[in-house]
Amino acid sequence: MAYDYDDDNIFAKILRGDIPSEPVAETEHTLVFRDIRPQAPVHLLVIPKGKYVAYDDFAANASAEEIVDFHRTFAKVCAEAGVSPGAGGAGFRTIGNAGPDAIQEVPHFHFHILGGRPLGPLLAG
Ligand code: DGP
Repeated sequence: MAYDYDDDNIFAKILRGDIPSEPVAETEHTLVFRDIRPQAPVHLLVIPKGKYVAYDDFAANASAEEIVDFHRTFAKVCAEAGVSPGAGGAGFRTIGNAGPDAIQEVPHFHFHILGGRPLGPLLAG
């Protein structure tokens, strides 16, 4: 894996407390907060506290404890936000952008959780 992590990215600053966020969940290894430019009534960002650039970096290099914590927290906030079909919600979409073709804006791994309205087809263009 050949990723370089930029310590000055905006989510690193949020994790350091240098800039504020609207957290909805926090564990030892994971933070969940609201996206600053919501694209749906529910738009959460789930990030590991460790320095991983994209999902493949996280999946290849994070510890088992970090990986389990991240995914369990993901499931918990989907249920709490009311979007999990397994908990009576109408559904959600997960997006994990990586690199320029996906127009990844913030180079700290994050999953978007979008829901609360019909989300349309998978890709716009
Ligand atoms: P991506 O393109 O997948 O890297 O999306 C990055 C998302 O991060 C984008 O939807 C907007 C959001 N974002 C950018 N800066 C901030 C910030 O300072 N605070 C919060 N809460 N979200 C941010």
